[in-house]
Amino acid sequence: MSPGSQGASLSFLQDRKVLIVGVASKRSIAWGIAQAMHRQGAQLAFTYQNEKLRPRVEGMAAECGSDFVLPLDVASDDEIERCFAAIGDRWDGLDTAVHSVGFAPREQLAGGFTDSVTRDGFAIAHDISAYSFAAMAKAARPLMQGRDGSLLTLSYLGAIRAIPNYNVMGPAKASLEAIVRFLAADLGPEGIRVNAISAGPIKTLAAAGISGFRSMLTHVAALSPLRRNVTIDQVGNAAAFLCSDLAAGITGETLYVDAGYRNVGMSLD
Ligand code: NAD
Ligand code: 0WE
Repeated sequence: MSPGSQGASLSFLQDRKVLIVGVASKRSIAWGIAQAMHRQGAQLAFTYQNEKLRPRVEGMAAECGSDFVLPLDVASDDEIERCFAAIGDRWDGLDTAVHSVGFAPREQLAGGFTDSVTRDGFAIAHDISAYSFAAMAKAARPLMQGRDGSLLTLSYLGAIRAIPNYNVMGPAKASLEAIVRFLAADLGPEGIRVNAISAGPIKTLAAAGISGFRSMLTHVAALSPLRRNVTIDQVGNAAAFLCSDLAAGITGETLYVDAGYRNVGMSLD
């Protein structure tokens, strides 16, 4: 392979062992991340939330040359333990874990914040969308000893701005971004980096049925500096970078992959 060509030596995740949590469809952000990491030479393991999703995730794993597919509902400590034990059995360790999971009961995501928020809705949103990242870090930690590991999660602008209908997911994402900083401080001495990507709105299953989602896409395309929305490939490439040695100096960070939308306070035609 001549220098400058697309040789394996230039793939910046060559042979890195990566766990991808959060693939549900070909539109999933996790799928954009998996494909980008596969292009950079990573070896991938995938999880599926429930048996209904299993065949689909197995087929998509195969497209990335992987037959390593495990069940994982992040609400269960037992399943988290079993999942990481299975990784330790098959691999000599783990370089990267990607957490691309978010959930609140549907009725939390409509109407005003004050009326919609409930104790149960708050607890579920924070458990599945924020605590589960800390739980994954606990389980991944022993597998990442001595190998410059990295952890990545997905956030949204609702963590730092009040966005209509995002409601209790906003506080949950704020908690998630704080967890990123605390994990980074705690695991940094072991060489483990921890970051988030705050993605612009993308039409995925998690966006399906959210009232007004289409007008949000139109709004961002009209007002963002790049005058467009972002794609799962763009998020995937940023994720591959953040989890590679190219980002060796970056930890505790939330990187915005949002066509610049976060940075504008006003936008005129
Ligand atoms: P998606 O529906 O494709 O992915 C969400 C995933 O979460 C699914 O794979 C689902 O199986 C998984 N999940 C939910 N509850 C789970 C549980 N208990 N255990 C295990 N897995 C569970 O949607 P997406 O948009 O790709 O969402 C991925 C991440 O990206 C989420 O954290 C979301 O908040 C974030 N995000 C999405 C957007 C967007 O506009 N789509 C923007 C910014 C951030
Ligand atoms: O984080 C998200 C999606 C979060 C989400 C979506 C659902 C739909 C199905 C969490 N829980 C559920 N529960 C369900 O039952 N995004 C960043 C995408 C999203 O969702 C919104 C958005 C954006 C952007 C909801 C309202 C307003 C904006």
